[in-house]
Amino acid sequence: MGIQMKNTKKTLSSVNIFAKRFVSSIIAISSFLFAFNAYANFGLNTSNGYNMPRGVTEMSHQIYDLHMIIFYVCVAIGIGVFGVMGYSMYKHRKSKGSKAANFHENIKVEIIWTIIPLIILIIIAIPATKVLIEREDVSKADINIKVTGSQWKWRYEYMDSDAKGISFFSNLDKRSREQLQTSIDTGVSPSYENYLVNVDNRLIVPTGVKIRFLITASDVIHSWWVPDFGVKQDAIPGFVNATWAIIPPGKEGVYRGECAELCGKDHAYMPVVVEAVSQEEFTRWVGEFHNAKKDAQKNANKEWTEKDLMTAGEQAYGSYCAACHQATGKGIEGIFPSVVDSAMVIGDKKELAMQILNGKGAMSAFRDQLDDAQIAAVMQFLRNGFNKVGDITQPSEVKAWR
Ligand SMILES: [Cu+2]
Repeated sequence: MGIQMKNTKKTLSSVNIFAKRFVSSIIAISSFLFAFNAYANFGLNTSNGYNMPRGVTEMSHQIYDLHMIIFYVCVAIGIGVFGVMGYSMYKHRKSKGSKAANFHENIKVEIIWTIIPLIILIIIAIPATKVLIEREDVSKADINIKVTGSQWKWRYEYMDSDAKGISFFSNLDKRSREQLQTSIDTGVSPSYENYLVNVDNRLIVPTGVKIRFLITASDVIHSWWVPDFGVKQDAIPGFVNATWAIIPPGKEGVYRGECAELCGKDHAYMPVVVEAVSQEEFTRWVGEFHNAKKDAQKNANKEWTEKDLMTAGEQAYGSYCAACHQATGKGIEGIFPSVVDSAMVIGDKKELAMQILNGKGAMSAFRDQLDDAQIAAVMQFLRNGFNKVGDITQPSEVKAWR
């Protein structure tokens, strides 16, 4: 009996030591994580991989701060609840001879545990509502940009003053597309730094003004997401959703995002790239864009050489067609038809042009996306690169068919 007593005592004291060590290591690990988190996040605009990014706009900072306040409230509640639980279990453990109390329906306790969470919720709701109302206030915008999601690219249209009439599509860049194909063919991992996060045409926006983004879609639901702006808005066919951002002067740079709504086969391949530039730089870009458009119109009227058409056609095919018809031109059996030996491709020129202009079935219309020269070039590449028709298609012909 004496020996048994001694053993029990020994076991108890080792449990005690274990519990103390356990609790202190939990506290040590948590404080390290908090310190690390605080160190990694404050004053930085990028994500450390453990938390959401703080972003560059005033709004994204507010969202981040709100997120942190609520995170710490949750931590405090967690420590409180689990602390009381752990303490009670340890203090009133069975081995110490504690007997479980048998009571229920304590009005006082029930009122307390209803009132306290209610107060906490109200305290949280005040800053959350404030941020939410500000987030939704799309009034008094300086410039408007319409963003249309479609499988699997973005279209940007500028709606105001000098920039009015500027519109272009933004596709996954050619290099990513090529590396994707190589990695599928050979199993070699892509080494390109901006693999799958680069586009051919970036959205250019000025800093220091309120930009209203009018967001919609032309086929299925997409979502335009730029974490650094605190912007994530569903793009829904038939609806125009609005959101906004003010990028502070001095924060010029490249900001990246993704389509954040599962939208089909190439959902992962429709990145968003926004380049914020100063006001002067923006004005210069607008002028350049209009000039380039005039040049493109001139190009459509001139007579092209076969070689120039093929070169331009190969490039346009890589950017606009390869996502579905593949770099090989063979398509994907049962989904995307092959353009090699295709009756459609080698048949009547006008019919092929009409299909590219207007789309058909799953294929979208390229009327707004490609100019006459690009369509003629793609046709040249389809008919004489992948196939051997032996003819030439001039931009002026496409112009007449439009
Ligand atoms: Cu999408």
